[in-house]
Amino acid sequence: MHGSMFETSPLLPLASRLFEFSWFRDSGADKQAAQVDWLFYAILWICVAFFVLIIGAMVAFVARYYARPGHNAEHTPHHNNTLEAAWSIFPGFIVLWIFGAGFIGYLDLRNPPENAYEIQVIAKKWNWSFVYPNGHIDADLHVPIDTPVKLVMSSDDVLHSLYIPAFRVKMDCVPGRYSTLWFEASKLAPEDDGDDVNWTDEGGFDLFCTEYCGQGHSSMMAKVIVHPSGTFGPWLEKAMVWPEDESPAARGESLYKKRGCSQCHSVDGTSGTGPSFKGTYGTQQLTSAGEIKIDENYLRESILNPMAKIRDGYKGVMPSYQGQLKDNEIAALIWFHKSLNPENAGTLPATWTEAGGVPGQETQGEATSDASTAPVPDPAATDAPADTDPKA
Ligand code: HEC
Ligand SMILES: [Cu+2]
Repeated sequence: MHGSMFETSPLLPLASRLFEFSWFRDSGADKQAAQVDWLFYAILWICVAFFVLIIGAMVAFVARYYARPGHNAEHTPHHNNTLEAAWSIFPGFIVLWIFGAGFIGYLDLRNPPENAYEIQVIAKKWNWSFVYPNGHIDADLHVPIDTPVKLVMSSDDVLHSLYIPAFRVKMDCVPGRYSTLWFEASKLAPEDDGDDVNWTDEGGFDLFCTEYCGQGHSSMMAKVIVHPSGTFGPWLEKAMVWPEDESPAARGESLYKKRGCSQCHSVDGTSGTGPSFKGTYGTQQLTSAGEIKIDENYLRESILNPMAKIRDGYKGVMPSYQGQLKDNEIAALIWFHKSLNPENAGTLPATWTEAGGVPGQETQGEATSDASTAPVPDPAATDAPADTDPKA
């Protein structure tokens, strides 16, 4: 189906030896990346060959025929049918081949295989949300290795564009419509590429927004984490179920960093695009709706409907997290906010159990069986059903 032309080309064994080296990083991280690189190098070397041929001939003719004393200009032929036909037809075939190879590669990139595992992507100023079939939402893109993955993408505000350089794929995210993209990771990501482009230090391939979308565009990044065979399903189930013995405030802090709140809210008292979270829990503040007390209700409302009450001195630019943060995540963020007021120190629950359990998570066993109703891709089973149609 996909990659057909490249796999069947008799030139491939020879060509791949010629093009074995690569100037690009992460070469071969994805099935199509190898094809894209191969065609890129083929076109590059065709250009190099013609460059040498044309410039070489020009230099040779200049050296041989330049005007100098004692040399008369020679008579030049006007016409040579054979030569003209040859230099038109032969390059014509090369150009047609480039078109054909590019077109087939394009069709491969545009047509995800039927059995692709589907992940929804929501782009928003200025972060990414990846929504898995079981409802888990992550700020990074986790995918199983050797499995075709289809991203169904949309935007909550302006035009964004999802770009994974290692996979050589890129597609716009458009408000009000779905666009798709697919890839099949064939390599685990490097541990931590050390380039500091992201706030996660987990390692993984870089994922960028590549359509200028405003002030925070350059920080609209995530990581692509490729899970080795057989570990993606367990990871996904675990991601859904929070351990009852973890600290709610610590979970909130990690969400604060991962879901992009840190871009606008500091925790050290300095005000950024938004007010600092430090020490304001329980205080009275002025907003567009008059004086309010910062409590759970206000925090929850501020996250889900930021325009309801706008703090004096700030602009209403915070995006709504409605549908993108679940109840347990909002609760964790509120615990984190609370923990930033020293007055609350010592009174906070150390674990979810002490806090009365993870909101929306009855018992761990039950939540696990819930989570496993969504199909988890298994690279071995090629006929896994592709479910969840977001357009339905
Ligand atoms: C693009 C910048 C931006 C991002 C990202 C952002 N906020 Fe905000 N936030 C603001 C601004 C500006 C305000 C003040 C205006 C208002 O109240 O809407 C604000 C207000 C708030 C308030 C009210 C705080 C107060 O002291 O009045 C809370 C709570 C809040 N944000 C939580 C969050 C959380 C949680 C996240 C991450 C999930 C987040 N914000 C992400 C810009 C942002
Ligand atoms: Cu963007």
